[in-house]
Amino acid sequence: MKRALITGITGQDGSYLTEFLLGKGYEVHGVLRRSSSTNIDRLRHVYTSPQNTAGRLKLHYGDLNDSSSLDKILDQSRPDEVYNLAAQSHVRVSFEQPIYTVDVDALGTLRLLEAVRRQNPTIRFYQASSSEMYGKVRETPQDENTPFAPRSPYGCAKAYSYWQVVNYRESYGLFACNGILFNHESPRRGENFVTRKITRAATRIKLGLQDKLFLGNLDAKRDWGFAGDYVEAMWRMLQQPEAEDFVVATGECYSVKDFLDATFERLDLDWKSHVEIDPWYLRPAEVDLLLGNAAKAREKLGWEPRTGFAELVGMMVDHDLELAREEKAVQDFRAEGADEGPS
Ligand code: NAP
Ligand code: F7E
Repeated sequence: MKRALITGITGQDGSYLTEFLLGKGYEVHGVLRRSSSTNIDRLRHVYTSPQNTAGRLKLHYGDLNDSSSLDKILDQSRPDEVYNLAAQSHVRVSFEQPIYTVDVDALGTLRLLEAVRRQNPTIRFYQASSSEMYGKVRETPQDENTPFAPRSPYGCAKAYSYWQVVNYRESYGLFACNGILFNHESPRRGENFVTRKITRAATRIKLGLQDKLFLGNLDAKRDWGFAGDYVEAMWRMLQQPEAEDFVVATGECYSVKDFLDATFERLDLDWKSHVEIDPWYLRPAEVDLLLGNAAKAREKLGWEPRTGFAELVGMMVDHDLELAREEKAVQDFRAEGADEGPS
């Protein structure tokens, strides 16, 4: 049985990758950060799913900022493959916490690469690189040969990690790959990324739970795919005869306004009556347009996206509408109880 170690297992991609690898028969180990309230919501269902036969999912407390925990976890889990998905992944937050972001997203990768090199250099290593490295883009669409021009502490940290992965591959012969993934979303997306912020708010507006949605730059354009499709590309990269870097993208580009149109239209609403611009959500420097060319992944990995833009929006809206309905039902129940008074 193959063993995989996933950092960032509690995040959006970590949860989809866990399901995918369990489905392939792997034993899956994950790094869990200690917090005062449990943070395994995206994984809870996996514990009881048929995929988790014989308890093949195991979590270990650790942190990318703590080398000793990484050494210990590698020693305990003895993985064949390591997927480094852990990061402070929010671009605007990286302007508020640049040093912390670089510590986790840049030095954290180096700590893990060093731990792998020392413990077992035959481990196959996947690095969650990002289209954010293209920043102020030098060409469109972007592919594996497009130069980087990052525009945020997050983008700079990811570019550092990218080059360390290349460096460890070339210097020590590590089987280490960068997956340069363009934006990918899902019903499990964090609620402060723009797509999920929109689907959460629009569905709550539909049910009368809120009226306004405050956003920043509506003209930014992104290549949005579905996270569930993208984790398969990560795995495929590590099954290749040689370690290489790959762009993973849909090749289609939409603006934040387009995402608003698609979401609100699905709910028979007009976003212009509800959306207001709040400069708080603007960034000191913006990445205006990202559009990926995933031809190499298509050719060499046999990978292509299965979920289109409309389907992605639909899946997120349907999920969040259900959440809003549950919230409304609780609110109505409480209101009824209050009318009746204490029994
Ligand atoms: P996410 O939902 O924000 O998940 C991030 C994960 O990293 C969480 O499990 C988080 O743990 C963990 N983490 C944060 N700091 C850590 C630390 N110091 N030590 C250990 N774990 C830590 O991100 P995602 O969307 O799944 O993205 C996965 C990776 O791909 C990230 O590296 C991201 O930067 C990169 N990426 C994402 C996209 C995208 O569009 N989603 C595109 C390109 C690249 P907690 O749950 O405890 O916070
Ligand atoms: O912003 C604009 C914002 O935060 C998308 C991360 O997964 O993908 C993600 O980074 C666009 C930006 O994602 C709001 O200015 C407008 O232009 O959803 P986002 P991101 O910055 O593209 C890359 C590839 C990663 O690697 C990252 O980890 O939407 N925007 N108004 C807004 N964005 C947010 N968050 N909130 C707003 O209110």
